[in-house]
Amino acid sequence: MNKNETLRAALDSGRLFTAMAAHNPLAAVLAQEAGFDGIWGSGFELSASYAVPDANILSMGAHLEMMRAIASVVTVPLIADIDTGFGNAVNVHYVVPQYEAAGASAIVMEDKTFPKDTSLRAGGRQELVRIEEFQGKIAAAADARKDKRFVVVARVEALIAGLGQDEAIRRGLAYEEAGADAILIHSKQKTPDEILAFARAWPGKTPLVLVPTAYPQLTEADIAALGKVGVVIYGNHAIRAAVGAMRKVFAQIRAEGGLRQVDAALPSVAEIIALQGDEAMRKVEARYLR
Ligand code: SPV
Ligand code: MG
Repeated sequence: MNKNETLRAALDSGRLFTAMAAHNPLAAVLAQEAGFDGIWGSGFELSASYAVPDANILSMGAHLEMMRAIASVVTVPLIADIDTGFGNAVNVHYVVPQYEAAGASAIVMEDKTFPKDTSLRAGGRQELVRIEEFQGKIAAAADARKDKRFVVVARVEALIAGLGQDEAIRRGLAYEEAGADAILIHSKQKTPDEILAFARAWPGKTPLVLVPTAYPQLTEADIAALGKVGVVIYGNHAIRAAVGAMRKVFAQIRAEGGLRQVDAALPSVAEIIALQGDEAMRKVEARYLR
């Protein structure tokens, strides 16, 4: 099965597909190694790795090139976060084939205005586009893909914007009607209640996608038991793990004035060389260097 078929088959099977965020190819390789079913090509993580806000400060090109680099080093499907689609439905029509050509197996597009503000920040600007406008963007994404197995996920930000359950359900159903293969419903409430209420009330046929960053109490077993969720995305745990690990090691080296204590606790240089794909390069070397 190719990557698109793998993701489609998982969605059709009803089994929960797990995707871990990555901000670079190395993080994606580590996520695959850990056993996640796929990679989340997170805009938040990539923005953080450039130390800029997740508010369309980075160009589409920067994100697209990172997706290409990630897709080229993993065998699991990549779900690309295309924010609001970098413009209107016309832009989306041009953007989606580029993500497909870069090796993504899915895009997630959110129904906010461009430029967006990040969803989980307290007090962020959360303005939504008209339902009809976003239906046009979803239809453009679905029609523009070359492989019909490429997955188009519509992301509903009504709960993030504080517009309530009825508006969230209305939008989810409208996007399903426009051709979305799955509906990502996002919440920044610190308990899962809001998401559980949405999932239980969801009358649509398409599977849901959850991002349980704000409500980490909800486990994969809880999510699977809802029977309506196809994908769980761990939205920012690669960058947070990296930040925590770097801070700790940097502080230790400063405090101890050197590497003597810290070195043994770190992955070896040989491990990093292996992660760089050294084995494959040595085979090429042996065959062609004369
Ligand atoms: C991302 O990871 O870029 C997301 C998820 O879109 S969130 O940051 O929770 O909005
Ligand atoms: Mg994002």
